[in-house]
Amino acid sequence: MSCSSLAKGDSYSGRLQDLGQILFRRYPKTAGCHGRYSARAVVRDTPFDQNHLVIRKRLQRHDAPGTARFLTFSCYQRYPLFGNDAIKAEFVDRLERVSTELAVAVLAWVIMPNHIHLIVFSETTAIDDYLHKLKGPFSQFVLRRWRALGAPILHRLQTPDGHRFWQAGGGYDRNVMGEELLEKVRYCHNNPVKHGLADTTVDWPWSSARRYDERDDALGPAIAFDLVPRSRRWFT
Ligand code: NI
Repeated sequence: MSCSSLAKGDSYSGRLQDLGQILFRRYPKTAGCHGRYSARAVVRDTPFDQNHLVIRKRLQRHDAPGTARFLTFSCYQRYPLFGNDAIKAEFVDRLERVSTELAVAVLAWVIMPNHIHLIVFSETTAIDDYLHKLKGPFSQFVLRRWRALGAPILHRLQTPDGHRFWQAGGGYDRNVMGEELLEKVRYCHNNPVKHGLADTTVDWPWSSARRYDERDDALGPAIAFDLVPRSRRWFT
């Protein structure tokens, strides 16, 4: 899907320029680097503090500050647990709140009926911690509601350890920079179109597409477009 299907295609592509520029300006050495960036190199530049070793361990496993993270996580057994709009709205609220609390910038997101794509950026917060605080309390909240309502879906979510909302495991998860980042932003916004849920990206309210299109009816967290001045030359 191209930008032309958006009401304001120019502003959409302007937003993508901003995003690329944010990461390029701050981390010029890593811009354009695809795939996993060496966490060791980043850690060497990190001021030493008492959490140093903890941070270092985490970084070596997952995090690479200066790159955005493209995250995908799914509902248990790929059941469409986000079918209900009230549940989508609850997740969007928490996405906004938790991201603000933990100083995680949200660059793009989309809620699909049975999975979520999310692109985030943080200089300070370990993504594992962020995901834990985003996914855990949300699923507990929803399962509690379903138990109170005696929702039939609970039978399918039953495991020996109790009810599950999320599929176990990390899911798809990679660092993205430069053009690949822009490609993933488009991928997120285009997901509902690809799956026949909406005619155009902005017809699906449950993504950041409307923020990129500067629409008043956009839901969810503000996108950190203005961290750096915009460049017309970044993405042409
Ligand atoms: Ni998808």
